[in-house]
Amino acid sequence: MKKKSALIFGITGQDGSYLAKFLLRKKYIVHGVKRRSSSINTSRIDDIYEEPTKKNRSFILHHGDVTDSSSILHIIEKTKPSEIYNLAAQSHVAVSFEVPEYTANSDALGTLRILEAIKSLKLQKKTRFYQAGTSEMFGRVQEIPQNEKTPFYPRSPYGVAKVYAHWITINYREAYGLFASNGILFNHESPLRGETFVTKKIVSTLCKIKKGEAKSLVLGNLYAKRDWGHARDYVEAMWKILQHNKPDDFVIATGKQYSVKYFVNKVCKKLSIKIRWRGKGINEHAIDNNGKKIIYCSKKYYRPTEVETLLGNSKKARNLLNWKSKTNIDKLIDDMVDFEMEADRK
Ligand code: NAP
Ligand code: F7E
Repeated sequence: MKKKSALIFGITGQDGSYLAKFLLRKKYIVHGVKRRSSSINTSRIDDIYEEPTKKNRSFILHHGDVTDSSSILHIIEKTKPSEIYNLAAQSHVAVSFEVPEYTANSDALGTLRILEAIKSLKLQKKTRFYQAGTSEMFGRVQEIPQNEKTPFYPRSPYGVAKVYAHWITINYREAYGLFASNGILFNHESPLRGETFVTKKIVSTLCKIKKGEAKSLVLGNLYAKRDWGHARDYVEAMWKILQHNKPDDFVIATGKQYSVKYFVNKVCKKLSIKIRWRGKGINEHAIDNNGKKIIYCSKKYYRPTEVETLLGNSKKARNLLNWKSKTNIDKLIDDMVDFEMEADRK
């Protein structure tokens, strides 16, 4: 039987890496699109890299960029995959306030460019499309918890760009019959999470403090609440969304939410770092056993408009896809902390 093939935009990112490995285990031929960069940016996928000279490769990288229609068209034409996963994005919410136009170009128009390529290459019948939507589209939440019917109210250029991507995916499904589905994924983390997202920043800095390699952790809003899952579980949901008998949109979440401060406390406990919280608002800080201020807040990490609370209801995914999150917050933290401490030992 001919092997299934998948094309992943955003292969070098956290989810790209987990998804590629998941699909390779399922015996797919996996194509990945990476941007050219001046220094090597493939650390998350180095363990599955195959030399271009190798015959019958299962993992093949292509240079491309979702802001460049010609590369998208060329790669899709060459690979004609059974499934396309669009994970490529300027994915940092705070950064999107600094580069709003670029964020719109990659996150909103990037999606349109891929859909348009599928359509113009007449691959509607062959190729299924997954769009990496986000709970950031709910932003200033209109109901709690959020499900597929909850109205969007994005609070950042990132969230707004993703709302465009969501609706253009639905439009191409309805107008041209594409098998095009949206995952609306709540925050998902892992040892491979980018260093500047809050969970990874907390884990890596507190591990450094534990080892005497850093003095303090500086954060923004300690009271933002997130529904945090594990990326490993969430890439399985992406795949299940494309195996469903019809294209549709699904919320993917754990159904539990915790504050940034709760996450800090949990990581401190895991690392046996004893802290006591003092002060209020921007002056809130934590001291260690010796009375040293090891955690404090800075305005630098606050956003012009914040998403205060996110909590997902993924009942539809549970009922139709038989998907549910397998990793609770304790297991997620164990995985992230163990990796950080182990990486250092190695
Ligand atoms: P990530 O680690 O930031 O990875 C983003 C990927 O997109 C990287 O491979 C990046 O390449 C690539 N990329 C960025 N701009 C590009 C461009 N112009 N052309 C081609 N590739 C480009 O993000 P992630 O956490 O894996 O998330 C994957 C997707 O899910 C993103 O679309 C994100 O917005 C969305 N999402 C994430 C979460 C979450 O909690 N993780 C939740 C909901 C939705 P470089 O390595 O070269 O930068
Ligand atoms: O922030 C607060 C911050 O940057 C979480 C992306 O993957 O998930 C991610 O977006 C919360 C926010 O993730 C710091 O204000 C406090 O309320 O880890 P984050 P995010 O903004 O939720 C969604 C679903 C995506 O789609 C995105 O692509 O933590 N916070 N102090 C901080 N955040 C950061 N980054 N750094 C701090 O020092």
